[in-house]
Amino acid sequence: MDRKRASGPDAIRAGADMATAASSSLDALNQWVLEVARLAQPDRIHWCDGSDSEFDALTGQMEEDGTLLPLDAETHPRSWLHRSHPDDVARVEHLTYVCTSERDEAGPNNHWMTPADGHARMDALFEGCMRGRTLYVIPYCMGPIDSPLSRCGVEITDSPYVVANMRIMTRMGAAALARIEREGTFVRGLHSIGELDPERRFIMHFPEELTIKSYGSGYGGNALLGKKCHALRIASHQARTEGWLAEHMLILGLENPAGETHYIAAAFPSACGKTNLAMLIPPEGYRQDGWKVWTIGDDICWMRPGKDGRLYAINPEAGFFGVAPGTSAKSNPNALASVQRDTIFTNVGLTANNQPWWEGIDDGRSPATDWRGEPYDAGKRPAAHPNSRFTVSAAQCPSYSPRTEDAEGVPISAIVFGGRRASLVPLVFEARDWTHGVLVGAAMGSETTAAATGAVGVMRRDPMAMKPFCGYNFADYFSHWLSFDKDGARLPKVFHVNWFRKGDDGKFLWPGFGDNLRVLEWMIKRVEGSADAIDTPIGALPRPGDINLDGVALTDEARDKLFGFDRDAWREELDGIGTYLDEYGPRMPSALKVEQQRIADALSRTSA
Ligand code: OXD
Ligand code: MN
Repeated sequence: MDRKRASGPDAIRAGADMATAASSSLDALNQWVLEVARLAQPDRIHWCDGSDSEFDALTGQMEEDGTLLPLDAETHPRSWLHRSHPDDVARVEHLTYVCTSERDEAGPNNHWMTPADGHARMDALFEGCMRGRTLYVIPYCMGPIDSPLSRCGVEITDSPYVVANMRIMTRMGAAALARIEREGTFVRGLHSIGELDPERRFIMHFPEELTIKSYGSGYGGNALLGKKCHALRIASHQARTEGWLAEHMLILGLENPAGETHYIAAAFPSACGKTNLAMLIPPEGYRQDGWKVWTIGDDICWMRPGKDGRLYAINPEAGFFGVAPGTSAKSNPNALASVQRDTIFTNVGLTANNQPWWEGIDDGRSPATDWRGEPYDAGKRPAAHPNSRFTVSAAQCPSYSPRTEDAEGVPISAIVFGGRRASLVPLVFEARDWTHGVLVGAAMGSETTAAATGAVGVMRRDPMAMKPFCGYNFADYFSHWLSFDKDGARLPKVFHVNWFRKGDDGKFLWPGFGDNLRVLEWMIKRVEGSADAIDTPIGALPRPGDINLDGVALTDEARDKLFGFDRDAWREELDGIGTYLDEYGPRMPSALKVEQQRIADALSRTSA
């Protein structure tokens, strides 16, 4: 059954023929492709099989029409630069909607429209939008193809750049289609770059119908629908109804000198170092002793309780869509090694030799051309856009863990929450139990970054780093988190970290990067019961002596701020958290309010 290369009307006839013979799930898929084709009127329909030859043909075609610029073939074989439209360089939270029958289902944390209004608005945009273009049908699987935790989707798009990225980021093609046929269910994602006009751009989610419609943007998080739209917004809704968690978290394995590996899942907002932490290289002394970090995922984690009561996690993605600026041989040698071949770069600068370049790469080379294709002029703009990216297969990472392919996932020992907090929040603390841990996640705050349009550096509440990604009411989401604490559960310990605390001079107090391993070591020792801490109202804090600081020079100010807490400032923070929880009204679970009050009361007492 050759579904490829069919032209518009032919493809519709071929689709109709196929539909008679196909199983009911493929029937539904064909039906949907035909409906979209009638609406969007593409010249051609191409069913993606995910093969190498298909990828070669697509990248060849994009080289010809200038969508992709080949990089220096000696230093960066089979790698390209894509320059996006200058108005289309980040996620657009103000244009991202969750369309549910009841407004309260989407919650105050989402922009909302009724499904009928959402469809009407989107279908008007899609009408005739693929004339002269090819409609690509991308069957994909989020997660290992044979894992019970994985879920499938199909994205329809008119962007070959999206197809090429989805091939790297997901398990795409024939095997996914076979699973869809077997399972009979899939998430529908409809995407068109439209006119790339910010005035005609929307990203809409219909969780009750497992459907996404995205128009007018070719940027990653808006256009690679398997990523934020499916694996977080729609999956969080699926997870709620099916009893699991879809989270904005990296997953790493921490191997100790005895050869035992603990798995850690960590939530940080976009562009706050998830990729760096997931690929961490331990400090020299640790490496000599046999410590090693294994990378499972850098952005998304799906977790569910196993038979033994522990939470088991998979990375639903197959690649990294990482932030380029700041990636260097010092900050993330594994990421740098990963992107030396078979990589698509988006909006980075170029050297005179056609090699990719970004601010902070620190390798002695210099840029000749900026991300807009103009001669580099430091006074005008940075060479690389602050949200420029690399798309690369996870398997190219030197620290890639073979356990990434485990159908059952990996058991999680610790969950970490963290934000960018210049003040108040110490280096690390441990929640006293699951309910406190859920509050710590719910109260997370962070300064905004360039990953989304809008002001950078503004402190906002970003619960569990899911503010832009939770597909339903945060109050219900917190209740869902709390529901995992039941008989027989052996839940991970929960921690909060802050790598971004600053001193009075405005400089970071903690060296970060590889040295973050010292903090991970303390966490794992807490899990095993072999490290000490002091109990305080905000949680259990290590004393400087509880964490191995050999070789780290900290000033007195750094020790005080990283390992202490300011009772008055925290009292204010708890008030702020209380006000924030109240924004959700009566749907907010009372257990979290009680927990907030317990900590506020403890802070008001004179001694810890
Ligand atoms: C991302 C993001 O691309 O969070 O991962 O914006
Ligand atoms: Mn992310």
